[in-house]
Amino acid sequence: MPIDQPDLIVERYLRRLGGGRPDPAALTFFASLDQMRSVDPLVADRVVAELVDQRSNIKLIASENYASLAVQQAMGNLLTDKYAEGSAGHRFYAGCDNVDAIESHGADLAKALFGADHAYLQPHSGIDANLVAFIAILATRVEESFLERLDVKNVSALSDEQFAELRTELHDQRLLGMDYYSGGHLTHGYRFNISSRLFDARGYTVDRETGLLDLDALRTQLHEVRPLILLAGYSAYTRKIDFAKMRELADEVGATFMVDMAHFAGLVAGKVFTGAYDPVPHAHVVTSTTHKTLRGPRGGIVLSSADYADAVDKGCPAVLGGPLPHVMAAKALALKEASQPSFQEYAARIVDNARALADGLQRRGARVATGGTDNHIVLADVASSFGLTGRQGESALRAVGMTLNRNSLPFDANGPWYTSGLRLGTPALTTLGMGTDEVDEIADVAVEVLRATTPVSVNGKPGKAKYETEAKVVQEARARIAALCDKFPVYPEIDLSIVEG
Ligand code: DSN
Repeated sequence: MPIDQPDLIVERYLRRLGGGRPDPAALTFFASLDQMRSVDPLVADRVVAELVDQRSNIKLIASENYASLAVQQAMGNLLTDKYAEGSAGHRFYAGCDNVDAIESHGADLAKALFGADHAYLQPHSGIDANLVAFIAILATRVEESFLERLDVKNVSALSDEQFAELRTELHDQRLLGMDYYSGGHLTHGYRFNISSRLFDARGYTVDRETGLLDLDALRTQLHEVRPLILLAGYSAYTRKIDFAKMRELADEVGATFMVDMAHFAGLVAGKVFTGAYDPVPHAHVVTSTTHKTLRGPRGGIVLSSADYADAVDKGCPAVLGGPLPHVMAAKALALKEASQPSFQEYAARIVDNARALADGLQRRGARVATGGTDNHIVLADVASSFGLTGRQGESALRAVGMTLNRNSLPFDANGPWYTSGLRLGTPALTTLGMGTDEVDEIADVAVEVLRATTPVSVNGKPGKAKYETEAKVVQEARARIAALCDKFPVYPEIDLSIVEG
C-alpha cells in the first residue's frame, strides 16, 4: 500500500526553481526518492544517507568511482523486468528486440573503444567475467578437441562414461596467475576461490626485493608449469605490465593468454596504457569490471579474439543466469562516455594524481611499494613507516574522513586480515575534479594522522586493531578533509537541502 506523501521532494524542487528549468539528473533523483519513499522510506533515507556519507569522506578506494547520473539512471527502469537468456539475436525468450538492440550497441561500442574482435556485455561482475572466460577457454581448447576426437557435435551426444572422461580432462588443466599475496585477484587461483577448485592453480610472485614482476622468473616458471592459461592482471600492483612480452611467453608454451584488466580498463580506454601495455591486441581473452577506472555501472565484460567468440557468447547458460538488461544499458552509456576525448584527459589525470600521491607520501617519510606507481594505485607500507597494521591505518584515516582499504603487501607478515599496507587509489577523487595540489594535501593529512597514531596494547601485547590518535591531530585533519569535500562535492547537481525540506 503506497504511503501517503503530502509533500513530494520533486514539488519542493520545482517550487525552489520558481519556474526555472529543472536539471534532468536532479529531477530524476528526487523523483526516485519520492517513489522509494512511497513504498519503504528506510530505503530512500539510506540512499540519502549514503550520499551524505560520500560527500563527507574522500573516496580513496582504488576500485571505486562515481558513475555519471545518466549511467545510474539507466539502471533504474523497466528493462530490469525482461528475461533475455541467450545472446543478442539468439534468445530463449520472445520479445527481446529492444534488449538485442541495447546489447549489440554496447558490444559495438566496447569493440570500437578497445579495438577488440568481440565483446560480451552480460557478466554481472568481475568474477562472472572471469568464469565466462575460463569456461570459454576450456570449451575452445579442451572440449572442442575432445568432441572432435569422438566425432560428436556437442556434449549432449556423449554417453555418461564419455562425459565423465571429458570432465576429468577439463578438471586436469593448469592455470598460472599472479599470486594473491603479490597483488593478484582472488579469482586468479586463490585457494578460497572457485578458480583453484576448477583448475590446478599455480601462482607467480613479484620479486621479494623490488616488489616488481620479473618476467625472466615468470618464463622459467611457465616452462615448468606449462599451463593451459597464463593469466595477467591485479588488484594491488602499481606498475605497468608488458603484455606483448607476456604473450610471447605464453606462445612459447602454447598457453592461452588471458588478462583481467578490471582495475585499469579506464587507463586502457583512455589511452594511457598503449602499445605493449594495452592488453587487448596481445591477449586471447580480456576480462574487466565496468565500475572501477572505467566509471560505469557495477558489472563485468569480456573481450576476445574471434577464436574464442562463440564460446564466450555461451556464458549464459554456462555460468551465468539471465542477463541484466538495465545494467547492459548502463554499460552502453558508460562505454559511450569513455569513448569521448574528455575521458582520455580524465585517465591521464588519474595517473598524474596517483604519482603525486605516491610522491607526497614518500617525501613525508612513508614507504610506498615499488617506490611509486604507473597506474591509479598506491600501496603504502604503514608497518615499516608508522609501526601500524593496515587495519589500524584504515580505521585512523576513516576517522578523519578518508575512505580506503587495508591491503596485504607482498610477503606480508601480518596476513590478509590485519595487513601491513594501505591501498589508495585516485579514480574517484579525479572524477570530482581534484588535482595534484589537493592530492598533496591529502598525502600531508594522511601522514600527519598516521604519525600521530599508535597501537593500543591488548593483554600486554601490541594490538593489531586497536589504536589511538592524538585528539588535536584528529580535529585538524577532519577540518582539512572537510574543506576539500566542500570544495569538490559528490554529485553537485543534487541539492540535499531540498530533500531535508
Ligand atoms: N574488490 C575489488 C577490489 O577492490 O580490487 C576486486 O574485486
